[in-house]
Amino acid sequence: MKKRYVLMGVLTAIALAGMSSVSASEQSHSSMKTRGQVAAAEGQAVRAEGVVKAIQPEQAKITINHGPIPSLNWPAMTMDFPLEDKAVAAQVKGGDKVRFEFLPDSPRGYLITRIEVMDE
Ligand SMILES: [Cu+2]
Repeated sequence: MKKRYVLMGVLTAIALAGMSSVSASEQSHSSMKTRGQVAAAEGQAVRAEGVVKAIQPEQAKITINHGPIPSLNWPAMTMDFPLEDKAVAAQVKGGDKVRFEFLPDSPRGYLITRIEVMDE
């Protein structure tokens, strides 16, 4: 009886560990941020396209489902980006297709410096 509970606990721990590692890789590119890629992109704004999923104006953040970004070796994914100018948050809404530029190595993270809504 006791053994069985222990085994279930181990399986639960494995399942939880698996789930958290999946969501971590979806939310962060830190595991992909190798020295070479950072050096290649240093100081350069990266252009991308995506769909706005959520906006957090009070935190100057926006959640975007972006397409693949070959220059950074990023797959398509949904993630949060900080906004350089939080007034931008009022110019977009959920579901908007956007074209944007961000600095991949800013002290504030993947900082969006430009964003425009694309025509449908
Ligand atoms: Cu991403």
